[in-house]
Amino acid sequence: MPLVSEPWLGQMGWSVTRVGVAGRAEAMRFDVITLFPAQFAALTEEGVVARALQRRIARIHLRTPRDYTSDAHRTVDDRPYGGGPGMLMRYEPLRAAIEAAKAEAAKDGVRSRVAYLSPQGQPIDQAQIERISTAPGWVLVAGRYEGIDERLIEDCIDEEWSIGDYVLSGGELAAMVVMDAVIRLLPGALGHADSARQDSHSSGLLDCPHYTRPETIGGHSVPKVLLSGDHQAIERWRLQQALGRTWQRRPELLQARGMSEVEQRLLDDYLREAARSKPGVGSEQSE
Ligand code: 9WO
Repeated sequence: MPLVSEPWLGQMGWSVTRVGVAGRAEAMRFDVITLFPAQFAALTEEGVVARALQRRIARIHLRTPRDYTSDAHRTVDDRPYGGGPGMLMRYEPLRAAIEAAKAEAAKDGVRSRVAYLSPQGQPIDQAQIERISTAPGWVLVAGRYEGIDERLIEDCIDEEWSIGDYVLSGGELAAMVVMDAVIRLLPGALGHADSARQDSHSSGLLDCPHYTRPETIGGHSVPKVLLSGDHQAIERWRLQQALGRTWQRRPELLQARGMSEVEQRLLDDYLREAARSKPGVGSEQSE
């Protein structure tokens, strides 16, 4: 059974469908409204998300507002009132597509909320990703052109999300970013049980440095502690590196998170060592 059905072959648009259960009552469900369903192959064809779909841990349904137009040209865009360059997405096909997605999710017992991806949205950090991952399903609206009619936001959109302070050419990549970050958290999506919990950011810290073979590359050796076999010392070193790098690169994250006394001492030692070995380098915070 193909994971992706071609939009022009189905009546209701695209469907990338995995049905079933894996550690939760139902597979988590995403319904995406997009003019460019083919872009989602980046997510559905290979990698962690593709495997999670195959394992029926999550499902992604794609549908295009073009299938909900009533004119011969299947028009999805229109000119903005007040003039100016560019076009907006028409209210009616978008609303019809959103409602069809919600109705289909409801038939599967999933009450989905609707999120619009836009630079005006609430910032999505790892804590938000974790919250999003606890809902049974979401309808994600990926806009194009200069955006959507404001009344659609008032009438149909429950949440507006931003993945960062930059403008893309459409909401599709942002929707993929959110789905990727969410789906890899779902139980069974990653091979090893604990790897999502150990992620950078789930701890509120940046990740520590990593090393693999060979032991020496161009005079750079692997930190000795990692070869010691002393697991407690290794864990302490990794936490210390994470604290040090977070202090240097993203002090506002450390500020928001706070530190235990043990962590404060590990950071102090890290900064003392950094000042000793590379005076004027690395011991300064950025900015
Ligand atoms: C395009 C444009 C062109 C000329 C003048 C002003 C303009 N504004 C935009 C614009 O914001 N287009 C958006 C494209 C409309 C909504 C979907 N698009 C989008 C979503 N771009 N960037 C995002 C996005 C989503 C989530 N997080 C970060 C960015």
